[in-house]
Amino acid sequence: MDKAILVGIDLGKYNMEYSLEELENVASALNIEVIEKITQRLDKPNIKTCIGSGKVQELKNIVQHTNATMVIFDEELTPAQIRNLEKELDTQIIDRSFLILSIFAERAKTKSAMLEVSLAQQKYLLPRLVGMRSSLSRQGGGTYNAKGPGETKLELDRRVIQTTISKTEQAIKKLDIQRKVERKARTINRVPLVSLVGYTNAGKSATLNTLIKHLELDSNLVYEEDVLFATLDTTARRISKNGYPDFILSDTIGFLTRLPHEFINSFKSTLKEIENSDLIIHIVDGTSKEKDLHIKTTKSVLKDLNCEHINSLEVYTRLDLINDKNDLDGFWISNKTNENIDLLINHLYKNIFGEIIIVKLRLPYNKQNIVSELNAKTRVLDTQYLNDYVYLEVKMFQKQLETYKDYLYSYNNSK
Ligand SMILES: Nc1nc2c(ncn2[C@@H]2O[C@H](COP(=O)(O)OP(=O)(O)OP(=O)(O)O)[C@@H](O)[C@H]2O)c(=O)[nH]1
Ligand SMILES: [Mg+2]
Repeated sequence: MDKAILVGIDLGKYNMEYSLEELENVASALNIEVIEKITQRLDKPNIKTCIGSGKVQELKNIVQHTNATMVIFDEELTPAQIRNLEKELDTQIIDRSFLILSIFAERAKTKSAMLEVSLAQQKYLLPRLVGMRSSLSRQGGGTYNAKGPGETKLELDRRVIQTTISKTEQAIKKLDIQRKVERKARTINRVPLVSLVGYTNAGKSATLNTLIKHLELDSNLVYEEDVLFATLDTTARRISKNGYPDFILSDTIGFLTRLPHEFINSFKSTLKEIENSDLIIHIVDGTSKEKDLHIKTTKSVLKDLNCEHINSLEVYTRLDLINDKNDLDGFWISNKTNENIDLLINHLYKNIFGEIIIVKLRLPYNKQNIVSELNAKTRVLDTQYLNDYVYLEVKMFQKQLETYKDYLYSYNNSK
């Protein structure tokens, strides 16, 4: 197991304590044990070594007197800083971005996630080749970051990486086109898209699974786990409930504060789905002491993805773990006890499809297919076969009427 010393730099720009805590979580998810943390308050990072020379000596002392195998900086380091620090400390130097990208490399399972992680890693590595050459070539086989596109890392030739980058980009583009076709098919069928977004480990996948189970849908459950970045891809499920219109519910990657630029850029095609959402469900771990920061982080990533304007619903999970439920603000659910899940489902339909209305429709007999559809997707209160027409009294959502407006006979506003 690798043992690491974390270095936090307080530039007064973000909550350093919490940033370090996140970094430690990412490290432990990669099986790296954090044995020591040191911090320094700085106005700006030192050009040569990020931290000041006194701190470098302090760090050197710790490295020499512990069994640390690496030092992880909670800031993005320049190639020169990596080189200088390595020389000074004679150990492996890693920064926040590299660590985050490593966990993505380890978690990626699907083709598109693997391509996107690999692209992010290559883009990160390219400008750092000089600095990281010694560190990477020194690594033995067992080191965690030898995973993923590790073989290319060792080739470490700028041109090789550049060629790989353009190949990866092409492959991603191809998948992107495929996705666009699927998306277009959905637009034609007008099935609304709802996206689950939020901080990593908030309970997005669990919420999707709860809905699949609660509505007894014939779909596979998605992977949920109490680890960081359990989900690295977009998985969509069609939510089809008897008497209600269908919608697509899509689960995606979780966010972290200060995500590396390479990440956002490379994951754009996976995250692009969110841009087409009719509704965003922003899932928040209600028990986290940092939930405000998580909400802020998610909102800022959504802004980067041009999704600010999309209607969004904040949902707090883990209601089952709250003792005093009286003073809770916001909308809470439990994926363990299913508390408020029916309410969530109603909320979703109302947000996507509008208010419930009761209308009378008149259809010619040759439109039996639409009569069957109405029976499946709305709640038919009364059916009468008279003369040349079928008259149906139907309870449906406002937006569904769009599909059946040609058959509208009368409008009844009372519910
Ligand atoms: N007690 C309790 N646990 C929950 C609840 N919701 C989710 N969890 C658990 O929290 C852990 C994380 O849930 P996930 O659904 O995997 O979280 P996620 O948001 O998909 O996380 P990433 O995919 O890593 O971004 C899992 O172990 C869930 O079973 C809840 O309402 N109550
Ligand atoms: Mg998940």
